[in-house]
Amino acid sequence: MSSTTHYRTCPLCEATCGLTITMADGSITNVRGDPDDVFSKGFICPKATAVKHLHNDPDRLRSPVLRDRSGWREVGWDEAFAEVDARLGSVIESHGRDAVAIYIGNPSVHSLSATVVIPALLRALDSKNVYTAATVDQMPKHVSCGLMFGAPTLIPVPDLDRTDYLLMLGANPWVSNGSLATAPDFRGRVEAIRRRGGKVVVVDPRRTGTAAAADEHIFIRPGTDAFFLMALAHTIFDDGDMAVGDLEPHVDGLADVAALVEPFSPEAVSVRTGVNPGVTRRIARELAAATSACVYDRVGVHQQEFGTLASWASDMLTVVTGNLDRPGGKMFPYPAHGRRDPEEPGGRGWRTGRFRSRVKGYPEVFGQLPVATLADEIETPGDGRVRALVTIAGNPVLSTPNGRRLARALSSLDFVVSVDPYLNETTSRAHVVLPPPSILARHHYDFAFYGLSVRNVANYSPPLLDGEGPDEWEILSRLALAFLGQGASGDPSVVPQMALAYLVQQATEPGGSLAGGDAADVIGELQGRAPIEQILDFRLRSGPYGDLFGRRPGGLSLAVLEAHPHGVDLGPLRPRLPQALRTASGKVELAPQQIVADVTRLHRDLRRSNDALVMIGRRQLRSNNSWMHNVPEMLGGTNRCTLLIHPDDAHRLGLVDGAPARIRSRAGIVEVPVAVTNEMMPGVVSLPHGWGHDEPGVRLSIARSQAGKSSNDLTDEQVVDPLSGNAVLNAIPVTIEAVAPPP
Ligand SMILES: Nc1nc2c(c(=O)[nH]1)N[C@H]1C(S)=C(S)[C@@H](COP(=O)(O)OP(=O)(O)OC[C@H]3O[C@@H](n4cnc5c(=O)[nH]c(N)nc54)[C@H](O)[C@@H]3O)O[C@H]1N2
Ligand SMILES: Nc1nc2c(c(=O)[nH]1)N[C@H]1C(S)=C(S)[C@@H](COP(=O)(O)OP(=O)(O)OC[C@H]3O[C@@H](n4cnc5c(=O)[nH]c(N)nc54)[C@H](O)[C@@H]3O)O[C@H]1N2
Ligand code: SF4
Ligand SMILES: [Mo]
Repeated sequence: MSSTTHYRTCPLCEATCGLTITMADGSITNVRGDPDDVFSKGFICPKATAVKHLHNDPDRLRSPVLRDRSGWREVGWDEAFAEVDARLGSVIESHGRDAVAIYIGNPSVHSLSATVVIPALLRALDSKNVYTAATVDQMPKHVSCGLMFGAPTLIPVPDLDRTDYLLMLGANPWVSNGSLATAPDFRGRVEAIRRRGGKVVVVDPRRTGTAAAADEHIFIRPGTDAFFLMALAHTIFDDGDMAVGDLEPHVDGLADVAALVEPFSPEAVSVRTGVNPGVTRRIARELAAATSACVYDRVGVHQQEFGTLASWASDMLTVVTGNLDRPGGKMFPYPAHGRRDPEEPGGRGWRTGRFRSRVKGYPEVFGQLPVATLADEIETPGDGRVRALVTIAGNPVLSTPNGRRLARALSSLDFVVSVDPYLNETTSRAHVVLPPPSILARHHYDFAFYGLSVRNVANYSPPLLDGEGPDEWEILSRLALAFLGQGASGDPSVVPQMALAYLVQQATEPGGSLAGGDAADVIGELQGRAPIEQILDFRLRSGPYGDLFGRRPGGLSLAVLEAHPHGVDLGPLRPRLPQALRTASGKVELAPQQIVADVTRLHRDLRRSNDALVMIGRRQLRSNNSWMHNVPEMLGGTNRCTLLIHPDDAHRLGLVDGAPARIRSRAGIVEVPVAVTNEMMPGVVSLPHGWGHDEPGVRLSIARSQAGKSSNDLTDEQVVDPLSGNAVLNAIPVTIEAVAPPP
């Protein structure tokens, strides 16, 4: 038996760890951390070994399946696409393009194929009804950064390796391994802050592993982080500690911010936040005094009614303490595949609301509508009603608010097609499912996460196996051809070819990185590779470190990455302002008009009485949203679908550890066992999301054995953060009662 060793970036979360995979006779024999990986240096988490199971999982679809009256049957690719073509075509013909909705889920961001082809796919679909997992996740960050810096993808990340002070809100990297801050061994990097004499403070309604390991943990009432952050800024202005530093000439709106934060004193907000005003003042002074500091806000803070304000306030604090764009503060990554910064800052700026959703009138954000309103668009009669749905790498029945209602709505559609390797709670309601090949049969390069990385690195993984079927880019390209009415049987490579031609044209125009170059010559130089490799190669070569097609010998290209299977380290983050700014003014807009207007809503909310009992979510170490519970190693232990509750609340409600409780919200009812623990803040309960696998039709045999219940049967689709359309998944008002034991 001949054994081979391969190096690959793990695609299962944002940390981009290097894996060493050994194979013999086409089977995986071992998966471990790659000690030579330039970024992760051997670190992996328990999920990494799931790569092996995911590859071998008998429930994973290997060929398309089609559902008719007699149930599911396997079909060939041509038959599957003929069905898609005919049925989507008929919906578009009878009801127009807006009648086809698309939902794109989280793993698409980890798929090179999907990131490369999806923009073209969306142009081909040309429907208003575009939904993604971003509106149950980080959309508030895109909005606040779009407004402040001029581009929704210009997101500053904490410079973890150099900071002296880390204030973390709504993040639990001990479990999640970090998000909107790509940092393999996030935990080790945070522990190093303390070792070098810095301080780590965690703000969370639950004493998580991350909170327990910090210098200080502050309990906060869920959904009130914007108040707390405003009070920190209030204190900094009040004390006269505001100090923007060298960036000051490039910042607009400081005086407006001083006025905005005025009403939010630590005392004024303390009833809502539950944070002692003395603690708030002390943290503000520590932030102001720290040699360098980062305010890092993540998903717990974004999935709230004031998500965008909280996201903005966090970056605003970074600016007013002089910590934006400098080592140890929050900085903008400069990825190898990105565009080079121009000489001068400024651009067209960024806005939302170019169109509105039909039923609720929500503004478009980043080309999307809030997934919380997808069921409205399916159920509400009238022109433009959604009649068909395409899902790609998503499971909105378990991952979006009031998933129960969405499930019912899906069953009423004329046609649903899913690109997904499993028949889960969403895809089992489809008519056709098109499975992508195994993770190991794909090209991998993290377009999304190297743009959010705490160090500039680049790493490419070639496929280890021959495809089990078409690659994911081919599947998505054939869908694009179906959307265009060109017949899904056409040559899929025309789609990436068009995308490449567009990129090359932009780069060869005046001001582009290859200005004056000949587009045909450039495309000619890229030949001989798979279409998505050509796009990656082009972006690397024309990017900030690229060889510029001979103009900068020794620069990066795909060939260079291929020669470095452990990755290429491009160094620590470096300042990029003001050149990177894309606002119309060419400055950091600290007080954008939409934010200013929304602060009025926040101010009004100061008087709201605190709901008696509220629910938050919980991520689990050996889990990945809804889709890895079919891996045996992921089940059991602490990965259980239980409701965490403080002993005082349990006592008051007559709940006993381990016994079932009935939880009710406006949206629904769920019964799960209770786990009594003083890691919860009194008045707050926690239920993990992504469970609820016991529905008929779901083909996840292992997940079904420990199905759990879906927390999104309780979350409410009627409330969103108005600026971003993001769902509110934390601070859900609930009532809880003991379930009487059976007689
Ligand atoms: N209550 C509550 N709800 C939440 C959250 C929360 O904190 N609380 N978190 C939210 C967040 S942050 C997110 S990102 C969403 C996630 O929401 P979704 O993206 O809708 O759901 P996932 O559970 O990630 O499901 C991913 C799907 O992709 C499939 N898949 C896996 N790999 C691939 C691939 O390579 N290609 C394709 N085509 N398919 C693939 C899986 O089989 C699965 O069906 O959940 C959100 N929902
Ligand atoms: N093992 C594992 N890793 C994952 C995932 C997974 O499911 N499992 N999911 C991946 C995905 S899609 C994402 S987006 C990232 C997310 O990564 P993180 O942003 O680190 O998310 P969580 O681990 O959910 O941590 C959110 C924290 O916010 C707290 N919280 C809830 N409500 C509030 C609030 O109102 N205010 C404050 N201050 N805190 C609050 C919760 O108690 C929790 O500790 O993780 C990714 N990594
Ligand atoms: S931390 Fe994320 S990238 Fe690293 S091994 Fe675990 S799942 Fe993979
Ligand atoms: Mo996410």
